[in-house]
Amino acid sequence: MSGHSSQSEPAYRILAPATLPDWLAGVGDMRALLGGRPVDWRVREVGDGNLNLVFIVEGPDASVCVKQALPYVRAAGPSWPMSPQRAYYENAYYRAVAPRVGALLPRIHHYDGDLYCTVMERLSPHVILRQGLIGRQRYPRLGRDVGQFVARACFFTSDLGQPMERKMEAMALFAGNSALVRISVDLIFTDPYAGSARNRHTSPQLDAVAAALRADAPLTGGAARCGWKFLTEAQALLHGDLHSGSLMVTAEDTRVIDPEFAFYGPIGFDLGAFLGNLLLNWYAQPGHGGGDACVGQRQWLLEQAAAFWESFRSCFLALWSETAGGDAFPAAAFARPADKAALDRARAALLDTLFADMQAFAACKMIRRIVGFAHVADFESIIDPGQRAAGEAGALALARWLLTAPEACASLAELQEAVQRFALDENPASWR
Ligand code: SR1
Ligand code: MG
Repeated sequence: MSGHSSQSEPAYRILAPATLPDWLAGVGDMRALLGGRPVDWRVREVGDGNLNLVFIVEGPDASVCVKQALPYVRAAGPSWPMSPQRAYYENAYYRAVAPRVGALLPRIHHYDGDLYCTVMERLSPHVILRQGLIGRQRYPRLGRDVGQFVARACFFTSDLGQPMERKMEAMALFAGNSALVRISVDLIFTDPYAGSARNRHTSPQLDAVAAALRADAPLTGGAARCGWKFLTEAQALLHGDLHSGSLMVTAEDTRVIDPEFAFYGPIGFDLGAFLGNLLLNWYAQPGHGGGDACVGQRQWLLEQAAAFWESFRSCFLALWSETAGGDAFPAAAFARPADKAALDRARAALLDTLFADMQAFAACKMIRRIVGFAHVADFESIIDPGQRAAGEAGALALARWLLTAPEACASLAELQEAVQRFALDENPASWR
């Protein structure tokens, strides 16, 4: 399946605020929706992610968001080429899971396969979750909504929620997104441990910690086992990059965006991405000011982590007992009353595995954001490098423990306790 019109991609061009209105005016009902004349539309490029252009287009009557995939990694420039075809897979993901997760996604108005460009609902007054968390905002629905999102998106695209023929068809389609899977393989599971010219860390404060991390064979083994799972366990269609920059929120609403890394993989990878990013923010909190506000926000973050896991667990189990749409654990094989206990045990065991996977992938995600190529604003916006490094060292210490202590935490309460245990002060002597 191809996401573009021809091999040479003659129609592709990079859009700019000056050229976008003319193009957009020819798209579907955009003129009617935005109102006024294209020349009067206000266009701003607002993208702050690593890969794409993002424009907000405001007309007199309405506004939309336009996202265009660049043919290179935006954060690196044209020296790191990358197929813009990721926009095709992003749209395929939206189409695949929208019927299952409803209002947790933005509304998609149009996809242009020549320009690799998506016109979608402008989410307002939503903010990127990462920015909200850095600003110590609280979102009461957050953990519950994201847990439900992962449960519903993953259940219905897995062998529990659909016949194997449909799953194989979808796997074949998303197997084409290998350029994006390559990024994850390299940046998450390889570079932090192998060393790479792309890596960076807070230096000199974290020099010794980063060197110790690369020399840590058990840690490298733990991360490599996660990489193996990532590549081989095609459990469900994943968002593939579910960090706090891929969520837009208000106190009343949660939306999941940016599924361009979509592929068939282990459910724990999406779970771990969200959990790991909550924990990164937890460790960054003192760098944004101490005192009661810091303590309270940290407490709230841990509560959201628990709400997230509990929401995922209960939603996934409820779907599994209500829906018999797939070929895994076939209802016909568990038809006798005596089989019910066996099925319940199998369900509990699978959820235990997902819980362990979530923690291990969260650890990988935390490590790559501190010593790899792509860092997070939670830490990057801490001006004082000593304070930043203290938070980063704590996050690395927790992550190392999660990847090297077998069955480190059996419950969310144990994880909450461990997160606090690994909080470090600003004395580098305590970081090893
Ligand atoms: C080269 S892209 C770097 C990172 O940005 C995206 O958000 C993904 O997390 C990717 O790994
Ligand atoms: Mg993204």
